[in-house]
Amino acid sequence: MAYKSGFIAIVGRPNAGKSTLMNALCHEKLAIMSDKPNTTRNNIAGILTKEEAQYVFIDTPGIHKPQQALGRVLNKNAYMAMEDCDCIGWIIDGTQSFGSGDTFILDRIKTLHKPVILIVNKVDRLSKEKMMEMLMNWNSQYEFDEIVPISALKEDNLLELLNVFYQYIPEGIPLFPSDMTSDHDENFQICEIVREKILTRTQQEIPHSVAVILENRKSVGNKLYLHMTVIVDKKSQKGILIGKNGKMIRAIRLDAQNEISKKLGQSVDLELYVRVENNWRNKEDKIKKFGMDEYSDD
Ligand SMILES: Nc1nc2c(ncn2[C@@H]2O[C@H](COP(=O)(O)OP(=O)(O)OP(=O)(O)O)[C@@H](O)[C@H]2O)c(=O)[nH]1
Ligand SMILES: [Mg+2]
Repeated sequence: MAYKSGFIAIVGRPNAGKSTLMNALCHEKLAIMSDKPNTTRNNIAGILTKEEAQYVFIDTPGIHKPQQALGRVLNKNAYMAMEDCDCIGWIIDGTQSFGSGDTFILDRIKTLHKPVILIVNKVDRLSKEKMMEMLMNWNSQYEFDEIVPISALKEDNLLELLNVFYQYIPEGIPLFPSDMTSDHDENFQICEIVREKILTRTQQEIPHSVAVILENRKSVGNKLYLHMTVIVDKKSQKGILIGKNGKMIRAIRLDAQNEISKKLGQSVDLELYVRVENNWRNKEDKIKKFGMDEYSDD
């Protein structure tokens, strides 16, 4: 069997399960996940080095109709990953029929002339009959190279999916060292964990309005001190995020501190400040500064 290596862009609408899938395939939490749409903002590589191949999955932001500059940047990140890859894994929420949001993605796909694997996710929520109906519904939309039903959450049929990807990536030597699992560093992951805890505990506009910055990290003895800022884009959101008597921000801080400390295998002291940057999601310089514009020119 020839050794293979290649890039597989995991794309789809918000909430389809892209990050859950990438993490499951890589056996590690490399990207945060939540039930809020547009959780992922950056293209995040998950590298799986196996005996037969090195698979480089690119988790991408969910493609959607943008309302603000941030939304346009997120879509751009996903589109760039589609252009740069060897194979596209288009993941859909199998409980939903083909809809207008999917035409955005299909139109892009049609211009690219690349292998496209349709990954029908969340089949744990479907009866056999419903699943057959969905597969027929989606099969009629495009000539997919393959259609693979999975459950990313239950890790169902993922080996089959990997075998399919193997067929569509080129022969070649590994592209990254075998011990490298992601292209983003620890500080990025720390910020993302804080954002995930905010997403989990907040509703409506808040999840979309936050950005997290690591201001300072410093080790004293065996303890790691992290000084971080949470940016919101309206004054009213600051109060909600802090909560009555600081209850909300304290809960977020503890959730994040626990997970970061587990991840690093080290005791962590996390300090969180909340700061308002009015309307930052419509300001390209801020979006760039906060690290979400993966393809800016400078
Ligand atoms: N029942 C079920 N839920 C799933 C499955 N895969 C993902 N989910 C859930 O779907 C929600 C979204 O998952 P994510 O992995 O964050 O989705 P995403 O496509 O990365 O979303 P964005 O980053 O916002 O574009 C989470 O609540 C997951 O637990 C699955 O196979 N079955
Ligand atoms: Mg995601």
